[in-house]
Amino acid sequence: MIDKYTNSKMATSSSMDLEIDCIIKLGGSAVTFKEKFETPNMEAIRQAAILIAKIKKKCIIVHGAGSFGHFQAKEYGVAKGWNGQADIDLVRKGFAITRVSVLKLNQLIVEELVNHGLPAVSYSCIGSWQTDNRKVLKSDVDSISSLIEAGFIPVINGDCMLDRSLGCTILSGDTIIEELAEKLKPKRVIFLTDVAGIFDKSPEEKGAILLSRVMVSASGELQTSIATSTLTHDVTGGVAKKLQTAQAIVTKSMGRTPVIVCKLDSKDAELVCCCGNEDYIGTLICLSPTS
Ligand code: ATP
Ligand code: IP8
Repeated sequence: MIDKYTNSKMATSSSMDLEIDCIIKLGGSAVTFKEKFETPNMEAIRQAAILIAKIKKKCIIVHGAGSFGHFQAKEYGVAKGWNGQADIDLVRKGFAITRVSVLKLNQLIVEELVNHGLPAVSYSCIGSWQTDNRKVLKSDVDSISSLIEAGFIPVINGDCMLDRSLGCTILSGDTIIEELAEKLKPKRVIFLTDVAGIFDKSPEEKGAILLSRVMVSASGELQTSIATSTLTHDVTGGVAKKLQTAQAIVTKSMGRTPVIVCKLDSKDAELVCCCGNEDYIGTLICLSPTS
């Protein structure tokens, strides 16, 4: 059977044979004004929908929380978990409030994609994934694969999670992508943010240089020194966490899944997402050729 949306034969086999072209993270820094409480960047969300509508291959969209979720998670200590906390009820309340917030953003994103004619459906990890000390213990990639096989575009949010050791925690969209990349082996992973890529130091610092390539050794070490800064209310580690995720994806796939970081609102995002073009402004994180 031919799929009207992708123009390809509908997949009927296992997750591994799905041939996912790309997993895209819509960074919270790009789709929200991250420092302004619960403020979406509707123009950026619209740009994202236009971009995704041009991708005629199978893809998965993951989004971060930005100004939805991080503030509440920070205030109630949700990422630290309730185990060992004096007031478990308070953390539980924070967990619920954080979810309400991040799902508001998820709804805005999914709605915009659907308004652009895309078969986008919301998927949350909360019910079927579990972590242990913030590491993924159990995931449910098969449900996501089934949605893709049925012709949908899953839109997955960074989430609140039950954690075996901590009681609960925050599962970053970046960690969700690491798990999906390992199981589904996409051709590439793309992080779309509010800046042009990875810089040698915070892009807000004078003289910061955009790194077009960052190499990872086979044993998983970054071969470039990169200084980063993180907003105080970011509970999942900011761009340093993104670099760790990229390192893990590149190493675990033995270089077969490269990671690209570029600006959402740019022509470069289109080149990378739609064509896998190499002539873009951004950062390619890949396996060192000497590995
Ligand atoms: P979220 O986790 O909310 O989804 P995100 O995935 O968009 O957010 P962030 O964790 O906010 O990403 O990281 C992107 C931010 O990191 C940018 O806004 C940038 O200013 C900042 N940053 C700090 N240091 C660097 C660096 N060396 N290179 C690139 N960006 C950096
Ligand atoms: O912004 C965080 O996901 P991230 C999710 O991708 C919540 O790190 C709920 C704060």
